[in-house]
Amino acid sequence: MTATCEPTRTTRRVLAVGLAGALLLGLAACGSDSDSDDAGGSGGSLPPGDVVITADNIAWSTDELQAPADTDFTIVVDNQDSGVQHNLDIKDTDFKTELEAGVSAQVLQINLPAGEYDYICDLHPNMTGTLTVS
Ligand SMILES: [Cu+2]
Repeated sequence: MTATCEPTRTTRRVLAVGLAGALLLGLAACGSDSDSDDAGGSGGSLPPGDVVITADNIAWSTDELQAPADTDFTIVVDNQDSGVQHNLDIKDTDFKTELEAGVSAQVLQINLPAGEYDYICDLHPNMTGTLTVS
């Protein structure tokens, strides 16, 4: 009994080491695969812009935005509320996006003199914030 068991254990150990090595090689290959996936995926999900503000659950992700004065600057409005319309309206300026139902993303290009501007979603009076241009 003892004599037949020992070779079996040895064989299993060799198999286990071989499997571990194969797994490590597999993990390394997976790692490089997911790296290239990330590079492609993150670029395609949202249009390019200088800053992103997200609408989620009828609320902005931030009530403070900042932009450089007298410079073209793009704000990506990321509406995550499926079937709910939002827009970004920078009050007392001509800059605003059209109301659009989510899930969607819009780009607002602004160019403003220094100052503080209130922004709001025209449909949701609670969705407010301050854009500081300096
Ligand atoms: Cu809204």
